[in-house]
Amino acid sequence: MAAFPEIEKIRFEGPDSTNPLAFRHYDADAVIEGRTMKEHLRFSVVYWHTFRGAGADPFGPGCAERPWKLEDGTVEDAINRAKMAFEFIEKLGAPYYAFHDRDVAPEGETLRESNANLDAVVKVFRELQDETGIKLLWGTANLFSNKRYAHGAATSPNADAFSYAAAQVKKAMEVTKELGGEGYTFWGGREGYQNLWNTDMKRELDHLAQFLHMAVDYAKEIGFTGQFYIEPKPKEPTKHQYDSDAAACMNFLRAYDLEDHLKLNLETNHATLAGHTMMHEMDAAGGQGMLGSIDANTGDELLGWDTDQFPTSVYLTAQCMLMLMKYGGFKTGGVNFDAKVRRESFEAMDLFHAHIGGMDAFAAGLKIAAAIRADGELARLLTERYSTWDNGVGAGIEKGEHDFKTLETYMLDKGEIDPNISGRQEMLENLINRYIY
Ligand code: XLS
Ligand code: NI
Ligand code: NI
Repeated sequence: MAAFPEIEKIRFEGPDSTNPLAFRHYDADAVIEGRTMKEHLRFSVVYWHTFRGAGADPFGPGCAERPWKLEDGTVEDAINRAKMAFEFIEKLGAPYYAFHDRDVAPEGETLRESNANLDAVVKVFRELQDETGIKLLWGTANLFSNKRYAHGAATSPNADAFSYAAAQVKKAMEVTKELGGEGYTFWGGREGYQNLWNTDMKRELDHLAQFLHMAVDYAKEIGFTGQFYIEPKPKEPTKHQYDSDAAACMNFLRAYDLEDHLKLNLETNHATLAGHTMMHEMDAAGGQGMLGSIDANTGDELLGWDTDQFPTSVYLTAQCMLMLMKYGGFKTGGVNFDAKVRRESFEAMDLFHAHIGGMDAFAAGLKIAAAIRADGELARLLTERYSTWDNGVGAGIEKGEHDFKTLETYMLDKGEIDPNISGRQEMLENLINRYIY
């Protein structure tokens, strides 16, 4: 049975369209800087929010109405849901999806049963992928919902929880490989602490690193060549998550000799919870060659938690696309909508509106970023700002020809620095607006 019989494939109708079920900016085959929009953006729909989210909040259960069952139910229910999920993704025209093991198949009484349930649904996923051409951006394991992970998974004080998580990730990697997944994400669900009095932080971090090394080894063993990602988030559900931001993650990866095996999957609302902009996080990771993929969403400026809203601000998406293009675009990653419709938007149709809006916002951001790059004024002003490093003493320092003594001699002779020039912040902000409106 079709889930959305009344919906046709969503089409590009151009900026003047007033049809809420059409794209105004996302024109999949339009070419920008030598790549199609589809190749630049690599949109992905998440299974957890979109097909399992009911919209619950701390004050009440969700009230989402869906043509599929939202609760765990049977394997048959899961297969039915999978078919409807692929119908949605196909009609939307997103080339990718992403899932956690427990989003797609019900957890059984035992690990063995859970694995069998997962296998049954993965078999159907394989067929649906082949029929539709939709691909798996990345897989992951849910190591945070079940009560066995109350104290974390890889960082749990209970070695059995670590072992169970290892078994679960092993299986999740196998099915990701089976489905041709282009990546595998580690988000440290409850890897952090609520209280340092009961926490051996160093020991927990050592365990987390061991866990990731085991994953790297197992990938080699089974020939899984997809990209591993670690997803930073500073708080929620724990007070302090170990993977708190891009810088903390990169330091952790380097400290434990993992930097060649994982890149970052950055999420907008996690960046803002960490007190950064997404632009900052992308620049920080990109500068170190660690920018892998993005979870595209946004927070609410007035709320301090992970609201996971769909991105609608072109100011935000233009920044994301500018950073992405600065670092050469996605290789294995994509724009993954780790976002959920609001509790009040309870009709299934709202899922289309939300994704269409997010895709259009990113397509517009791509066009704005490309216009900024084509014009070259921003790049020229940046080059000019650092021009003291292009010759004279600056070039000498960069080449390693100076030390404190030679610089002292230089300054003693010169007496005072050449005058600074203005940062022109407001002028640059106005310049960016020129490409937007
Ligand atoms: C939660 C995370 C999660 C990961 C996947 O805040 O964003 O959804 O992306 O486990
Ligand atoms: Ni995420
Ligand atoms: Ni999140």
